[in-house]
Amino acid sequence: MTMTTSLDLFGDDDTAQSGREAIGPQSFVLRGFALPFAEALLQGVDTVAAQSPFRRMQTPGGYTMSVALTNCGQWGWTTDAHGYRYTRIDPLSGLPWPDLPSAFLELAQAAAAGAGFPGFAPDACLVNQYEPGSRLSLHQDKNERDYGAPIVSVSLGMPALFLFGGHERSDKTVRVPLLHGDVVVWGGVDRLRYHGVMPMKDLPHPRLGSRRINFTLRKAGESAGPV
Ligand code: MD3
Ligand code: FE
Repeated sequence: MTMTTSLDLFGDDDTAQSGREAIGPQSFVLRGFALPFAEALLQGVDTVAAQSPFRRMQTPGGYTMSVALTNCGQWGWTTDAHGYRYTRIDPLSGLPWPDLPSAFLELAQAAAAGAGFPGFAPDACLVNQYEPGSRLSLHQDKNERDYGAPIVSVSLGMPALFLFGGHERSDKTVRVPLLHGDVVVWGGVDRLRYHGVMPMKDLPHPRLGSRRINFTLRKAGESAGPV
């Protein structure tokens, strides 16, 4: 805790000034930041899923993920019996991943800049679809080549309890509710923190029903030049 003064009514974070909630030194929740763009974003999700459908992938350990996923942008994250990696081609369609919808890019750049990461140039976007019971166990996002870039996450539909840990799997976690329209930006010293999503309760959303969509914009490829 920092010193409390008579004006420090909101504790350590800067929520009162900026509308962003700090969950780590370089991690911020921007509550409702995506709300004005929700319809355009959901339209983008539908366009992406029409070309590269949501599918449940196999982990190298032989499990089937409870979360269904797809991708858009230059690079897409995949997992199968051989491991986790980014590819340019969707293994299901045999075609390049769909284009990144412009609404995704514009929102991500605005959110990143607002959280102290100007000039964010994502080249990958992982789109997750959760149903009641879906969960994401504690993991680090470390398949990207460039840890210097932040990640921007957008939540739509059913509420989730996000688990935010430390740099060791065994570190204590805090639970952060993520609601329809919330955006999370994290980078810098928080880029490799463990995180996950608690098993989803069935709390249907008026627009999306018993479904949660989360998409994360990342810089997965090289900073410059052909790969
Ligand atoms: C990571 N997705 O796709 S994103 C993933 O809600 C993933 O679908 C989750 O983890 C989801 O890899 C969570 C939100 C998030 C927020 C803060 C973080 C991930 C974070 C802080 C540090 C590291
Ligand atoms: Fe992750």
